[in-house]
Amino acid sequence: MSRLIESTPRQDGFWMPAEFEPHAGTWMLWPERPDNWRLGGKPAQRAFVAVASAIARFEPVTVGVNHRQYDNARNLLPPDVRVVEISNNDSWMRDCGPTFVVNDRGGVRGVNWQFNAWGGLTSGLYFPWDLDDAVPVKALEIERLDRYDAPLVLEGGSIHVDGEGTLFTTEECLLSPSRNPQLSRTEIERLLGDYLGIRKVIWLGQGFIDDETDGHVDNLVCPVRPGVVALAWTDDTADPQHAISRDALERLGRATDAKGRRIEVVKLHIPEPVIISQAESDGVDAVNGTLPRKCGDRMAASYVNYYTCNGGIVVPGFGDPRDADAQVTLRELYPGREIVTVPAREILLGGGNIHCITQQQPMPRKAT
Ligand code: KQY
Repeated sequence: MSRLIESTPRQDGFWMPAEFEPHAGTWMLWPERPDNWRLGGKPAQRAFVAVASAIARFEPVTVGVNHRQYDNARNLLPPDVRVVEISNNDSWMRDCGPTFVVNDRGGVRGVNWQFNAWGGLTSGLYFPWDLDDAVPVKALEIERLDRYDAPLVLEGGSIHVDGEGTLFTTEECLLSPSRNPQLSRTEIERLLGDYLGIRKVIWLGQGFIDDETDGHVDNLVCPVRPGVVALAWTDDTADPQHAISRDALERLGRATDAKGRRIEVVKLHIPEPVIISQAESDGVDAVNGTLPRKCGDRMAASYVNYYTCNGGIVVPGFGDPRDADAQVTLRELYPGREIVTVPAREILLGGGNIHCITQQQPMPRKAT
């Protein structure tokens, strides 16, 4: 069974390892809601299958699925992907799933954050979100891993860590009034330290333009290895993303990490703006209280929303000439890993990308 632990990971010697460290596997959820995914989720389901299949070449993948979609998911996903029934409101495992922490004696536990659908009743993206909020408890029960309940509203996509004490986030998201209005910046930093073993928070300003998550960091910056990050970038000074990326570049240039290192920044140039078409908009059911998908709206298309797995990088493709540039840059950044591009427009249409639909479960550290 999975026990609830009343202390904190920091008190018990646990911390969040970086995504680029070895994984025991990857968790995902299955898309189906017709007010977020066009055409009843069918095109998105194919895209999720492509992502799960790409990751499964490198490590075990588990997909949680609502009971009514179980047979369909089992049928569409490859046999080496484990399919388990986990009720959910939508399919963003990065955001509603547990954050796994490790210690140096082979222990792995989960942190269960509070989830309010990216902003609760004031600016959240749907209601209700109770099933999403219960996903960590169920995933940890399946893995027989103990858990900590963190007193903080937080989505996994709003943080990135280097595994050596540094956390990257954005003020836009973590200080947003619809997450933890009762907490100051300092109190949030203390909770991140207590639950993730963090010693230094690097605050970026705004997240990616038109990102409906209030600017998750995982669309803007990704740690490649300690002391090196990839940054979503555009040379086009007329694009509002330019000022956001420039501000992030300047903040990173001024920062040092938890180990006192300067941070090297590698730019990943974004594609041309990706715009919702009339047909795509028409394919999504209109439901009050759910974010509409309007024709002409720009989507938050960024290559930085890639997923790092054992031996591989799974990167979104947008059918843009920049897809090939991103491949080249990532190949240079990750010499030991295969770069796999997966067409991701259908995931982007739902409001996120490959990183947002995945969650790594780290390999236990060998006891020292
Ligand atoms: O992390 C993400 N980008 C998820 C966004 C959720 C969108 C729900 N429509």
